[in-house]
Formats: sequence, structure tokens, C-alpha cells
Amino acid sequence: MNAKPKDMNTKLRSFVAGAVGMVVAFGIVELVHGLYQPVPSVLLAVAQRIIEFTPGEFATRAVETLGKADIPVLITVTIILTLALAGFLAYLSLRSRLLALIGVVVLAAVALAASFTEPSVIPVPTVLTVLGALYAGSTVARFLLNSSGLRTSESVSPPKSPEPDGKPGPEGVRSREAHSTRGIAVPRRNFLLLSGGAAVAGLAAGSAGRLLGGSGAQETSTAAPLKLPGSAASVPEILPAPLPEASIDVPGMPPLITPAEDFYLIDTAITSPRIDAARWTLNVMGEVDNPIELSYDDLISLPTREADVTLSCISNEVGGGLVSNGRWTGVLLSDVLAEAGMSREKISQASEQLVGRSVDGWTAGFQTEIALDGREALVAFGLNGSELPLEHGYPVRLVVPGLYGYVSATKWLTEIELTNWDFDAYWIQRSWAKEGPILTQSRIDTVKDGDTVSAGNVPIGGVAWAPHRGIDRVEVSTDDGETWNDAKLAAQLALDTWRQYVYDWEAEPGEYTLKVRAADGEGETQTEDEAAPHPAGATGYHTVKVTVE
Ligand SMILES: Nc1nc2c(c(=O)[nH]1)N[C@H]1C(S)=C(S)[C@@H](COP(=O)(O)O)O[C@H]1N2
Ligand SMILES: [Mo]
Repeated sequence: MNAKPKDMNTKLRSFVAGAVGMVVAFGIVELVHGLYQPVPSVLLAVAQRIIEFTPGEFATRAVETLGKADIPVLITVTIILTLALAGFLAYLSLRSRLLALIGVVVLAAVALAASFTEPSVIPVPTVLTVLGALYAGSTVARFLLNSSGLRTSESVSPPKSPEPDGKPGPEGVRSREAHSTRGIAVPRRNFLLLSGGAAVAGLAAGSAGRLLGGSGAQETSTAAPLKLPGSAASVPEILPAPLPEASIDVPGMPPLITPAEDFYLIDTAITSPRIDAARWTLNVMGEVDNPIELSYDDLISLPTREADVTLSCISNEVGGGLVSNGRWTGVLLSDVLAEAGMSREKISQASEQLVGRSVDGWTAGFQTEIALDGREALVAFGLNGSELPLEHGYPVRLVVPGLYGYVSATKWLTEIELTNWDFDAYWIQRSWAKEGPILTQSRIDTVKDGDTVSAGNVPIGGVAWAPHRGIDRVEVSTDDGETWNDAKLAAQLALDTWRQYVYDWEAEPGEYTLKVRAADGEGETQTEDEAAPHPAGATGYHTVKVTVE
């Protein structure tokens, strides 16, 4: 019985032919994308849509546990699944050309749907590229199938002649036998050579695309110095030192202002949108008297502000690093709203919510009241004296003191819409709390869990934050919360920033469980109850175990 191994071979070869065809198709799209950015990388577009369609709980878990590390996994899985699907379609084409054709049409539809959701896509070249690439890929697959003698096509099928034994049989069987003959004529080695060659060509095209500056080539950006109108000079790159008394000089203390390259990074974008500031616009619309569209130059010609604001992600665990303090440059959100005819007195139920929309469609919404209550909510275009880095929202984002990023801090901002409270923004649709006030939190930074330290003076220090309420008191416990000691506080740089503290501990040998807790400017001490980040932010006291020798 040699039918079985032969059948296995057929399956495998057809599968390889389809997968190689898909490598070629991907390669072509990546190459075009590298040469011409408005044609998106279909691969990344599909992966991006998978992120967006992933159920909230699951997406949340992935973001929490993997941060940015989930992206390579997602892309790899997307590639493997697509190649497998293409392989299956090629195999299917041996049985039914129609079904295979339908499969390719569905692939094209998915690819186009995913691509058209990308920001700054230009339709006609994208359609041509995607269809062209799929056509090329199918052609390669068909050629490989033919070359391995697995199926006929009009051009290569041998002339119809009666079978030697004169038993024509059904069409399918007859053509299969014809292939077998050809299969012998084109040995396995040739099939491998041809497939390998095609795959290498596809990979080369794809790599070239990336090298040419496709999204895959994205590196961490270095932001240019910020230039403002009316002054030939840019904002000084060396920041004026923050209040000296706002910093405590202890090893392990995080800097009062987080350098841009260390600023925590969270978003749903596989690659940061690249926006041309000269063509960027901000629409302020919805329930406003006077909808406006501002250019970048319009925006930066409004009165400029600099504000030190601590931003936190709701996914931050107690003691975690998804919190940073930036010196933001921008214009007051209230000034931008005033341009659109909106003021505090005019807030109605219909304009209760302010929704920021990113060029990539991501949204965040919060109470309009918060934008107009006097706090320094910014339409920001600078971080630490430079333009916003690409990954932190270049050219313009929102920064709202006191609110977690997921409800407020829209990066790559392009639209501000005033609407009612019914609208649910991106993470609200995915089961996170509708309102996101940053909870009072504190963190021990100068000693780490599991550290061994020498007896004597051990400064226990770190940061505490309750943006827009401020920090009034920080206490440290060295006995697992039995007793508490007041920590020394640095000056409060601003109500909206974190505050450094230190407790000078005279440590004696032994095992210790250290804890920290903070009270905000309203006298409210952070809760001891432990809660996970989902759905409204992590609570509990940061706890660190140390050994003193
Ligand atoms: N366009 C866009 N803006 C976004 C997000 C996003 O996914 N897309 N994530 C938000 C979240 S959840 C947070 S915590 C902050 C993080 O800002 P950062 O990456 O500059 O620290 O950005 C917010 N703005
Ligand atoms: Mo976040």
C-alpha cells in the first residue's frame, strides 16, 4: 500500500505551496509599505485588529502581565495562523477550486478590512497592493502545485489522451494520475528548490520593506527640541532644576522628573502612529457652540503652559512602575474649549463627557467638569522640554491631572468631542471602571523586596502620589504594619505630582516586613484593603521584606 505515503506527500506539498505563496504575498505588501507608508502593513493591521477584538478581560490580562512583550507573540501567532490557513487553502484547491477561491476572497476581504481601519491609509494603492499581492501569492502557490504535479492548470495539463489501459474514469481521478506522472518528472528536490526560492524571495522583499522604513523598523524615538512661536530659540533642553527642596538625595530614589526615555509606556498601538505635524488637525466638536478645527500652528499660538503632572496607568500594581512624573508643555484644555465656545457654565447633560479620540481610533472619556474646574489639564505637545516622543503621543496628547491614563491621556490626539455620559470609551467597553480617579498610592524605592542590608542607618524612601489632591503625610512601618513612623517629606513640587519621602531607619539585625502608606491632601489615608488593578485600580500597602545583617 503506497497510497498512504503518497497522500501524505500530496498534503504536505500542497500545504507548503500555499504557505510559500502567502510568504510571497506578505513580502510584497511589506515591500510596498516600506516604500510607501500610506499602504499599511497588512500583517500589523490584522494583529492590531486582533488586539481590538480581543475580549476585555483577556486583553487586560495580557496588557497587565506582558506589557509590550505580548506584541511579538501576537505577531508570530498571526503569521503562523495565516500561513497555515494559506496552506490549507492550497490543499483545498486540489479538491475544489471554488472553495479555495472563496477562501482567497475571504482572505482579501479580511486584509482590506483590517488595512482600512489603519490611520492615514490611502485607499486605491492599498487595494491594488493587497489584491496584487494575493494574486501573486496564489500564482506562486499554483505554480508550485503544478510543478510538483499535484494539479493541472490549463497551461500545463498534459494533452488529453486516452489512458493506456483505456479506462478513462472520472475526471478527478484521471487528472490525478496525470499529475502523478508529472510528479515523477519533477522530483521532490525541485519542488523544494522552487518553494525555497520563492520563500526566500518573499522574505527578502519583506525584509527590504522593513529596512526601507516600514513600521517594523520603528526604533525608540528621540524627540526634537520644542519650538514655540514668538521665540527664535527653543525651550531650553536643560530643564530648570525643580525646587531643590522637592528632591531627597538618597540612593534608589526615582528622579523627581522622569526622563522621557524612562517614562512608562502603555498603549494598544503595535506601532506608534507617525503623524506629520504640519498636516495634523484637532477637531473640537459635538455639543459645543462653535466647533473648530485647529492646526498645529493654531494650537501652539495659544498661551503656553508648563505643568509637572504625575501620570499613572490603572494597570499599575501596588509597588509597580507604571507611574511617572513629566514636565509637560501645552495649552490649557480649558483655553481650547473656550475657542470652541465651551465653558464651565455651559456644561449640560448633553456635554457632560469629554471624549478624546486618537488618529488610530482609540478613545478616552471623562467628566467635562474636570477639564474646566481650574486644574492644569493640558493639550500637551512637549515633554521635559522636547517635543513629545513618538510613542508618547507626538505631536499632541491630553494630560489631565488626577485621572488614570485610560480615561484621559489620549495620545496622537486628533479629536475632542463633547457628548453625554452614555458613550463608553475604549477600555470602558472592555469592562474597566467608567470613572478613573488616580487612587492615593505610595511605593518603597530605596530598598527592594528580598534585599539584605547592613545594620545601622537604612533610609526607607520612595514616592507617594495622589495627583491633584497632593500628599500630606507618609508613614513607614518596619514591623508589618503594627506600628507606624512618620517619614520626612520633600517639598510638594505641585499638587499634581508625586512627592518624595524618606524614613531614616536605625536597623538592627533580623528579618523585617516594611510597609508604606500615604494620606492625601484631603486627609484621607490610602486603603489597606488589597484590590487588583481591574476594574478601578490596585489598592493596598506596598510591602517589602528585607534582611538586616
Ligand atoms: N491613543 C492612545 N492613547 C493612550 C493609550 C492608548 O492605548 N492609545 N493608552 C492610555 C493609557 S492606558 C495610559 S496609562 C497612558 C500612558 O501614557 P504613556 O504611554 O505616555 O505613559 O496613555 C493613554 N493614552
Ligand atoms: Mo493605562
